[in-house]
This record gives sequence, structure tokens and C-alpha cells, in this order.
Amino acid sequence: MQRSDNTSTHRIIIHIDFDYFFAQCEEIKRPEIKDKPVVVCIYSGRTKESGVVSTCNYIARKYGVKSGISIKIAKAKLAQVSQAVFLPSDIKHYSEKSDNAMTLIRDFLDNYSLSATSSIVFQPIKCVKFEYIGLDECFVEVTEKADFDFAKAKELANNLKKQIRKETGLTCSMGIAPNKLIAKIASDLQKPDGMTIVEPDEAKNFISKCNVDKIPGIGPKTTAKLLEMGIRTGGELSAFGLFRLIDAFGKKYATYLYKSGQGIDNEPVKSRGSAKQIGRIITLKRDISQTTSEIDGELEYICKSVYKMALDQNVIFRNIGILLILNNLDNITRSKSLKTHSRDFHELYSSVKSILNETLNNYPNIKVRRLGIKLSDLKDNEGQNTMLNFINNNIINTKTK
Ligand code: DCP
Ligand code: CA
Ligand code: CA
Repeated sequence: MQRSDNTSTHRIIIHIDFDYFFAQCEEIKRPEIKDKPVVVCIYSGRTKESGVVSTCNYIARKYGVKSGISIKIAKAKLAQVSQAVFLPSDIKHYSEKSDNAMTLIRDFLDNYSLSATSSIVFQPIKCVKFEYIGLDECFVEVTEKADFDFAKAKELANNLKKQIRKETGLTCSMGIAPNKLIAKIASDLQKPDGMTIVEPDEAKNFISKCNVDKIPGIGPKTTAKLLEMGIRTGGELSAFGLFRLIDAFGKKYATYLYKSGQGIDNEPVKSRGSAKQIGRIITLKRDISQTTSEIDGELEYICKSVYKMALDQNVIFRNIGILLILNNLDNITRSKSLKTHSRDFHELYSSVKSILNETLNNYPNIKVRRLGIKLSDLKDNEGQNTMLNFINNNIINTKTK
């Protein structure tokens, strides 16, 4: 939808969900299993095969394997397939992969409109809201970034998808819509590696055709109850009328159901996650195996960038972490905690440099393609030292220009 003035009030929200997440992480780690059915299992330890399927790739899904079924049943479904791969879940690995991808998404959006030449000048950040939902999904609001224009949002989303794929190896599916409810439903429609766009004037029609079990917050029990009441779709839900829904479900839930049936959802994208940690990842000009003076500039740039984010959010930090993404997409993370919370740029820079040196010394044969820095264990800067922030900001801006 083209926007020609400032009167439009619609939002543009993207729901991003990584495809067959745990199984995809395993495929990236060992590409040789990519063409086989891959089942990630949570073993209970009772017997060799007891436990449930956490998730599986799309090849295994063709045979009827899915999250939640027992490993025994999954094995039976894949009995005729000699190459099926069953793996124990490795949550630490998936969390790291998720962390990288989420940082990348935030980073991409913060810097999206900057041209290549201006990338080392700090620009005022055009507000992008990022809401962390879980290891494999998040919402972002890009209304302003995309100038209220769904075509621009689609272009942004396509670029983001390519970037996520290139830098982490992951495919994801996206839903782009005027609210979280529809964005979430839309992201699930064309999996894997899909993108579904629902513009504001299509929202009502879109939801009216959706089966009620697609609506977040409507589980199997409610679906069954609605079915008994003759309600299968969003359209039938809203046509049933608010008052009769209240009789069946109580006021609060009925109101949610009724509004959902019309595609109405005013829930804001809450900037959740951003307070927990601050981070950025950059692609190095060349893959590195050692710290040489050549990368000092890049190191300083990324340190200044995260430092600026800490200033902007008025937080002080205690934990400083680095993330190395290697040329084979493996990653290494290392961090250190300072004795006390800090807002000292030089402490940040020297810590990063020493952690990086130490890590590269410990892994002499790696080639680092991307470098990330993360500040965590954050605290509000209660000193409210706005004058100091102002000076710091100006020093940083002048030095990097
Ligand atoms: N998960 C789990 N047990 C479940 C459901 C999910 O352990 N019953 C884990 C494994 C999944 C991850 O959570 O990889 C994300 O769940 P999704 O529902 O998003 O499913 P997937 O990402 O696996 O598949 P897709 O999104 O492609 O449908
Ligand atoms: Ca997923
Ligand atoms: Ca998910």
C-alpha cells in the first residue's frame, strides 16, 4: 500500500519464524545429513528409545513424523528409510545459533537504510521494535523503516531473509501484516522459506477464511468446542456475535475471539529482548586468523557501535562477550565479566581485544568471517548523567566521521 501523506495509521509488522529450527541447526552443523530424514529427539533416558520427537526436517515430515510423537513411533514411520538420522537435542547449540540470528536481525534493521559509504557514521536510529518470542521466532515492527509502504517492507524482508541465510545458513518464513495476530498466522502459511503478505485492506478477508485452529490462543479444546457450535473459520467466529461468545467463553476470552475473527489486534510489538543484551555483528573485510593492526579499525568501529547503543539505552554493562562466526559457519563465543558495572569505552575496547587475542591463540587454525560483540548483565545507568552521555556521544560521532 503506497502512502502519500502522514495520515495513515496502519502498522507494518513482520513475524519471523525459523524453519524446522532444531533440525535445521543440525543440518547446518553436518551438511551430509541434509538430504536425509532428520529427527531431533528428546530422550527420557528410561530405555534406549524412550522419549519424544522435538522436531524433524521436512523430508521426515513427509513420512508423518512430527513434534511431540514418541521416538518409537517416529522410528516405525521411518522403518523403510535406511538413511534416517535420529539425533539427541543439543539445546546449547540451538541457543547459540538463535542468539546469532536474533542479533543479526536487530543489527540488520538498525542499519538497513544506511548506504554502504555511510555505514561508519552513526545515524540516529529510526525506531525498529524487536520482540523476542522464543529461540526461533520474533516480531519486528518496520512501519517507519518501510515508510508505511508494504512494497518496501517486502523488499526489506527479502533482503533480511537473504542476509540470515548467508550469515547463519538458516532459512526462515515470514508473515508481513498490519498486526501481530495476522503476521503470526501468515508466517506459517508457506513454509519452509516462505513469505506471506497481508495488507490492511485484505486483513478481514484473510482471517475470515482461516480455520480457527490457526489463530494463536485457540488450542485443540477450544477448536473442538467451536466446532460443536458450528464455527470453523474466523468469519464464522465473528458472525456468531460477541454476546453469544461471551455466554460460552466468558467476557475476556470471548472478546479476544471476536476481535480475532475480524482480524483486529492492537497488541504492540514490545521491545523485549533488547534490554537483556546489546550486540552487533559485522562482516570483516577479510577472513582473519590472527589480530593484526589491519583489523584494529574494524574492532574499534564495532566497539564504538555497541557502546553507542549502550549510551542510547542509558545502560551500563558488566559482561562483555565476543562471537566469532567462522568461514564454515561454525561459531565460537567467549565472554568475560568485569569486576563492577562499567560505562567506560576503553574498558570495553581493551576487554574485547584481549578476549579476541586469547581466543585466536587458542584456535590457531580457524578463519573468522564475522565478528560480534555482545554486552549483557546490563543495568540502568541510574546516575542519569546526561551531560556525560552528551559529551561521550559527541566524542564518538566526531571520531568516527
Ligand atoms: N519444539 C519442541 N517440541 C515441540 C515443539 C517445538 O521441542 N512440541 C522445538 C523444536 C523446534 C522449535 O521448538 O525446532 C521451534 O518450534 P516450531 O513450532 O516453530 O517448529 P519448527 O521450527 O521445528 O518447524 P516449522 O516452524 O518449520 O514448522
Ligand atoms: Ca519454526
Ligand atoms: Ca516457532
